Amino acid sequence: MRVADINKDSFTDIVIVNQFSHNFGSTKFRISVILAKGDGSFEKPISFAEKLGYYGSNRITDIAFGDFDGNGYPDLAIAVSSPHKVEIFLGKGDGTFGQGMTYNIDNPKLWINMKVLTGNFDGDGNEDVVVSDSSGGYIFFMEMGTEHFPLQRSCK
Ligand SMILES: [Ca+2]
Ligand SMILES: [Ca+2]
Ligand SMILES: [Ca+2]
Repeated sequence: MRVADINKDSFTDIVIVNQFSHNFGSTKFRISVILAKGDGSFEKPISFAEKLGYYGSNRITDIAFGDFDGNGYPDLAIAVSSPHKVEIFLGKGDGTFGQGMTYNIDNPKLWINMKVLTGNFDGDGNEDVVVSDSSGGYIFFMEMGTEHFPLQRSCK
């Protein structure tokens, strides 16, 4: 669960990402957005689900917000392990997100409990994504431009 002002109405909203089993051994993840009305109450959750992978393999380990396309609305980065990847969902501004974009991370040294954080680390104005794990050491720096996604670099 994370909070952000998804529709930029100045009220903080809630986003919940969870994972569930689907038939034939596959798993899906569901993203639910709960928009704040501003009086302490909330709208009905807006939910959508996407296929994640096969049961026992893909696992959501962390989520973070960043504005990757620079349109002012928060976007969602979801870290998934085994095989490692980051799923990016661009916020449309009305509480919903576009279709997920998958970026595979090809690094055998990146292990379980992946964490994802966002920030503009190189000062170019575009939000970047950093992925790390609990074993320490290896970090992936993924540069997110407004059109050019992403450049993967690893550093110690
Ligand atoms: Ca809001
Ligand atoms: Ca955005
Ligand atoms: Ca940047």
